[in-house]
Amino acid sequence: MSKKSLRVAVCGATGAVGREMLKVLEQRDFPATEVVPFASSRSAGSSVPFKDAELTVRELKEDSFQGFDLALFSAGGGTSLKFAPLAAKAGCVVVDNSSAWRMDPEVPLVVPEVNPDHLERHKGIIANPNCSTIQMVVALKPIHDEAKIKRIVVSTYQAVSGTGHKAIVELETQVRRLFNGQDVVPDVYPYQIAFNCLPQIDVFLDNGYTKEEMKMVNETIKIMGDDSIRVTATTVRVPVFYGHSEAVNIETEEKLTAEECRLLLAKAPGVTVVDYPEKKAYPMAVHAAGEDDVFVGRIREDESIDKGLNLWIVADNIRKGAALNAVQIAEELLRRDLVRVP
Ligand code: 25A
Ligand code: L14
Repeated sequence: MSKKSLRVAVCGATGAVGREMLKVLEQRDFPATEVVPFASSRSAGSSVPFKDAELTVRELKEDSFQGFDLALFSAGGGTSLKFAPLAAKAGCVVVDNSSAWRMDPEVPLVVPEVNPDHLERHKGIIANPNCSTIQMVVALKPIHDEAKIKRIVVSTYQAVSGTGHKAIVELETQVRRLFNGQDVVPDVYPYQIAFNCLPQIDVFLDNGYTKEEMKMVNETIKIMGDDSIRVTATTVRVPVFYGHSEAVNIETEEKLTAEECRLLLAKAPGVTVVDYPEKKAYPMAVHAAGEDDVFVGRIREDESIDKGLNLWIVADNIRKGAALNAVQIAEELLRRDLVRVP
């Protein structure tokens, strides 16, 4: 590291993801000389825990970035669109967790286990991918390198924490009310989420897919750097607090047996294979919550085609899906001496 000081801004620090970012920075002993939490005016003056202290939250303003080297953003797309360019202009490198910049051709979209080289061409803003995309590509990249993936069909089972703190409260409240014989009034989600599954995440697009589904399609291709891969997705909200699960079917160019796939993934960075059907051992959201790795199990050959596999992929959506991946990007930027706006 060439710098003596490293000042880090966490923007959106009061949210579900922002709080986890502070926790991950602390747990990984990130070499910041100072960490400052920012949020909207609603939260200014409140405090968030970091190490042994409570940090006072500041309002994020146009001139907030002076003197900062790095900013981790998770404050929604609108905030990122407005503030990330201002940060970069002030010489502060941005790692942005919103969907705002991900498909901008000038902005690298990075999962450190998959495409760390993409960081080399950053111009001040780096995008953190969608949570469902991150866990899928961590598991699929080693398979793609070995057997070349032609097509991916994925269905997701996504936790409410992805939507933020309000959605966590909504699921808790609905469960409690239903147990007491009271009716529920949906607020964050369009329908009751307790004891239900909603085949809608984010808004609908003109092609009949949701934005979340198209994020999985487009981001996977950008991160893997291969537009020959065909991807189709169905994304579903389920009444789980933490941890996204995914049923993934792939078709490959080369034959890969289930056992070969298991061995390959067992040595892949960021992956833990949990696949012992005889012991009823497979990845589950309640086990993945709070963990850093992407868990893969139920690895089976797809018997309906020559060269295909089915996998079950689970990860903590707030950690690997958001906060941890963002901090890992920051660590990789430091390692490559890229914490500077070219
Ligand atoms: O990209 P998109 O599609 O636009 O969506 C991005 C949003 O989706 C969430 C995340 O929300 C993000 O903001 N998300 C979840 N997973 C994601 C993922 N993998 C993901 N996004 C991308 N990838 P969130 O709830 O985690 O964070 C919201 C934060 O943004 C702050 N904010 C909003 N407008 C802002 C702004 N900050 C600066 N400037 C603005 N104009 C927002 O701050 C929040 O920090 P706030 O002041 O509105 O805080 C709201 C109040 O909510 C309470 N609270 C929140 N979390 C907790 C909590 N209380 C206790 N515990 C909590 N965990 C507090 O009272 C807080 O003050
Ligand atoms: O990162 O679960 O684009 O509601 C925004 C909303 C991730 C998930 C993103 C959700 C998402 C999310």
